[in-house]
This record gives sequence, C-alpha cells and structure tokens, in this order.
Amino acid sequence: MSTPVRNTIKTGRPTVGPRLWAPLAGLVAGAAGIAAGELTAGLLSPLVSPVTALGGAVIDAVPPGVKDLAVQLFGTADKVVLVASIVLVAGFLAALAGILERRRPGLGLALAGLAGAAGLTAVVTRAQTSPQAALAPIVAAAITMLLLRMLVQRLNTWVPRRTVITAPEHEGGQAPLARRSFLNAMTGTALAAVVGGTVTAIFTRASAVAAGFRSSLKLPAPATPPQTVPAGASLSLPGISALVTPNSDFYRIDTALTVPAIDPPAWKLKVTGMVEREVELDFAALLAKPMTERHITIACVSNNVGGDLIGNALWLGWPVRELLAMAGPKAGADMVLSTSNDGWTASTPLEALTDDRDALLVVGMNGEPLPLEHGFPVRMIVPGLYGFVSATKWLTELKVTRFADDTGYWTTRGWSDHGPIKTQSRIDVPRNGRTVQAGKVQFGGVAWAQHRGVERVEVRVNRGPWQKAQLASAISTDTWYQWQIGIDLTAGDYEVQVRATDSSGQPQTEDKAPVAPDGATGYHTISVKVA
Ligand SMILES: Nc1nc2c(c(=O)[nH]1)N[C@H]1C(S)=C(S)[C@@H](COP(=O)(O)O)O[C@H]1N2
Ligand SMILES: [Mo]
Repeated sequence: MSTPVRNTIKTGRPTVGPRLWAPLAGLVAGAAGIAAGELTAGLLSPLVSPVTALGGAVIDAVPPGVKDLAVQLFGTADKVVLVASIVLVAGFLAALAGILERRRPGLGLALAGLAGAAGLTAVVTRAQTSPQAALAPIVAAAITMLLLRMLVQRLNTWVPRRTVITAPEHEGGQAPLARRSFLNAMTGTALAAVVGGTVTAIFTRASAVAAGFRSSLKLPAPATPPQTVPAGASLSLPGISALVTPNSDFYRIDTALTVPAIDPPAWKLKVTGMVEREVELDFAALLAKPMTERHITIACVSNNVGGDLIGNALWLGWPVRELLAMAGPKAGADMVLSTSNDGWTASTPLEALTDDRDALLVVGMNGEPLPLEHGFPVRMIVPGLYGFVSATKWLTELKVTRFADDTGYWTTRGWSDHGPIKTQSRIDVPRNGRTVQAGKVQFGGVAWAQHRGVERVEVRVNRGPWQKAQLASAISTDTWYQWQIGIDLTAGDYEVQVRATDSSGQPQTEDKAPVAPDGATGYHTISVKVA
C-alpha cells in the first residue's frame, strides 16, 4: 500500500524539473547556436548576419502601413524594437524546440532546422551578399541542433521520459551523476553562448559604427574633368564581363580574418621614412583635396589564366604623388611600404607613385564610399601593378624607403617584390565546355595590359592561324578592353585560344607559368562542342 504513495512523491519532484529544464535546454542551445552563426557572419563580412538579414526580410515583407505605424510608435528605436522582437521570437522557438525534443526526439531538431532554413532564405535573398553568406545560418542551425540533442539526451538520462522512477534507482543509482552531467553541459553551453555573443557584439558594434559613418558619408565631387567612356567601349555580347564591375561582384582578396572597422574621424595617414618632413593627413583633410575619378582595372597576382580575380571600377581619390610631394622623398629612396590598419604591407616602386599615372588615395568606388571589404575609409590603387604590391586597403601609413631595406607582406612568403601586371586575355563567351550551335559562333571576352594598353586581340581554333578579333574602344590604357569575334564552325569538338598584344607590339607569352612568384602566363584555352 505504501509503495505507490512513495513513488508518487519521489517521481513528483523531479518531474517538475524537466518541465522547466527542457525549454531552458532549448534556450541555451539556441543562444549558443545563434552566437556561433553571428560569429561566423562577423568573420565573413558584416553584411551577412542572419539576425540582421531576418530583420531586413521582415522590414521588406511588412506592408507600408505597418512600417509607418512602427516608426510612429517607436521612432528611431524601430530597429532596436525589430531586433528585440526577433530575439524574443527566436527565444520562444528555442524553448519550444527544447520541449518538443524532450517529448519526441527529432521534433525539436526539426524546428531548429526550420528556423535555420528561414535564416538561410533571408540571407541568400538579401541583395549584395556573397555565396559564403549562406554559411552563417547553416552554422547557427547545425550548432543549435547538436547542442539541443546533447542536452536533451543528458536530461533524459537524468530524468527518463515517461518512465516511473523508482526510489532506489533515483537515489542510490546513477541519478546524481546524470544530473551533474546535464547541469555541467547546460553551464558549458550557456558560457559558450555568452562568450560567443560578447565577441560577436564587439565586432559587429565596431563594424556597425564604421558602416554608419560610411552610409552617411557624402563624397566630394571630382575636381578634375570626368573621364569619358567611349560609346564603343561596351560590346553587346550576352555573357561578356561588364565593362565596369559592380561593387557587389568585385573580387575580394585579403588576409583579414575580420573586416577592419575604422571610424573616419579616428583615421590618420602618416608619411614617414626617407622624407624631408613627415606628414600626417586626417580624413577631413583628405576629403578637402582636389579629387580625381578614374576607371582602373586591378588584378590579383593569384589570378590563374582564365580566372576571375580581376575587376574594373571607377575610383575616386587624391593622387598619391601630391601627398608624397608634400613630404619630399629623399634621394636614394626607391620604394614606398604602405601599411594597413591590420598590419599588412605592400612594397610599391616610388616611381609608380610619383610619375604621372593615376595612383590614388581612394575614398570612392563606383560612385559609393569605399565598401568596408574594399578598404574603407581609404585604400591605395595604382594602375599597372598587381594588388599585392600596391592596393593596400584600410591604409594607415606610407613609409618612403628602399627595396634593399624593407619588404612587403607577401614578398617574405615566396612572392616577388615587384609586381607589374602581365598582359593577359580571357574568353568569357562561350564558357569552357559548352555546346553551341553550328554556324557563326560568337566568341568574346576581356584583355588587359594595364598602363601599356592593348593593341590587338587574336583568337585561334585548333591551333590554326590567329584571327584578329574586334577590339572595343578603350576607356584608358589602365582598364581592360572587351573583344569579340564571330567564327564559322561546323559540328565537332574545338579548342579555342586567345592572346593579346600590348601597345609596344609585345604579344603575351604562350609559356605557362604558375601564379607564384609574379603572375600566371599562358593562353586561356577553352573547349567547345559545336552541334
Ligand atoms: N590590408 C590589406 N590590403 C590588401 C590586401 C590584404 O591582404 N590586406 N590584399 C591585396 C591584394 S593581394 C589584392 S589582389 C587586392 C584586392 O583588392 P579587393 O579585395 O578590393 O579586390 O587588395 C590588396 N590589398
Ligand atoms: Mo592579390
């Protein structure tokens, strides 16, 4: 008679616990997962945060009337309210996932997966995000699911589901051990969430401040006449690279694990080293200088033949030579070592920064303030040189020095100390391996020989004679050129190659060279099937 009564009392106590512990497990798992996702986003780019993306998606989805109402109700705090609501909904869903996972293993995981899919949809449908943006919500959902499973399994060991716990098993058996194991896992997960969240908050706060400065920045108008783009510079061949690369498509290469967040008011550029007088320039002073706006095609030395680590943008900036003239380089100097906020360095020949080419201290890219990823607030762009010896982003110092005394970041890692861009050409259309219709097949692409200019582009089929392609008008010798040619082809398999010749009459070399130490060479070669 007495046993059932004792059982009720003994099982009654721990069953209050699981009711609370299950949603709590969901909450800490969700918090740690979201922290991991936001941390991933912070490392990739400040633009891909799943929480921010979800917020953006909500703003887009909400009817204008509701939006106005929200602004009326909350004023400028509307964004804070939005993020708080997302956090509340996420918290509710996480707690629910904990409860469901305890009721039925897999159900809570499914809910977490669903939330992750919503985050993924929000991130990838946002404008201006790269494919890697998808990583953050995937990491968030995966970590949440893993932790949720781990925590609920431990909770189930401590307090078995729908099992009548008998007194001996509970008191003298494994229960205290299982309880400790669950509580330790909870504490560990909660700690990880707090640490991850704090680190993320530090990053995102800094980049949000920089992004705020960026979006309210008004770029000065260029003081020099605008560069005219000839009508014939753009060919109308579908699939050919855009003459000017949009910022969202522009390749990004750097060693920065997190995008440096620099507030323009705190930014300074110092000119040091072998100079008559050291010069310091702040952002306001730079913006007050007479600006020049030029199209310049920059390329990465790691661009393989046929690769896409190259882009053409309209850069707004003040000529570096003007700043160097203020400092007065001393005789014997032959290099400028530029340093970025994160310590990365590049060695640029002094001559390339003092001759009449448009080497610029850049503040604008395609009519916008420099994107954070591309060096905000100020970077260097030098026509004719690979990025690793010239295009320093998040620029903070120019040290006038000698190649004999200083070396740039990549030079000590197996790359050259000089990096003039090699003459190259690429076939954009048709893509390698495509099948095209017999008849006049249109081929097209881009060719470049920065600061020398391209004189001629030729194409050959199955190593036959070179045929001259139509070369589009140049914007300048510092940009790439589009080219196009129609060739009659009957059914069969073909190998198609392209080569460019620079304005000195020097054709690009056929010899294959790898990207290291100073740039790849060889002909871009594609196969096409004509049917
Ligand atoms: N601070 C900094 N600047 C840098 C780099 C870097 O790693 N850190 N990489 C350089 C290289 S190798 C290239 S090709 C260009 C790429 O510029 P982008 O990312 O704007 O296209 O930036 C250059 N500037
Ligand atoms: Mo590069």
